[in-house]
Amino acid sequence: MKKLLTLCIIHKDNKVLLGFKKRGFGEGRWNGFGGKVEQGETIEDSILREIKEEAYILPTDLRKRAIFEFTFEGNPEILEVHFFSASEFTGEPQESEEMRPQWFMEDEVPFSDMWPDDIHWFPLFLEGKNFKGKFHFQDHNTILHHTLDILE
Ligand code: 8OG
Repeated sequence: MKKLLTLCIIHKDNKVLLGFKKRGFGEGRWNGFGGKVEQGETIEDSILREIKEEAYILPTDLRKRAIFEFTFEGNPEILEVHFFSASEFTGEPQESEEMRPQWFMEDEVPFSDMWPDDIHWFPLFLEGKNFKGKFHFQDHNTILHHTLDILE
């Protein structure tokens, strides 16, 4: 059983734009913008819709960067998250019901308040690499095992 999701981080001038998740899955953590791909929607339509809903901006140079598979012990569901980056966008990031956007310097990313896999792949993301990652969690705070591969 697979569930398709999207995620996008804006990366510009040594800074990243993250949002503080105010509710739902990952509540209380900083993350990129994104969510579930809805029926009848393409992955790219979905990410554009989610960023608009969550931060009121429209990325104009969206780039596919990674595919993640997240699984949780005792749950057969695979979360397949399509991860994108962008550096250009129109509009001004604004707080929504779901997210509070904030810019962070690349070396001040708040990993202790993020999903625990992020610290593993963020360096690849910041270096401009494309990659693929699988993370198997015990619970929301603990990774049991993972793989991370750079795609050429
Ligand atoms: O629609 P909802 O907000 O529930 O979607 C969840 C978002 O969280 C979606 O953008 C995908 C993202 N996400 C996970 N797991 C992880 C994770 O382990 N790390 C990061 N950085 N994002 C994740 O679902």
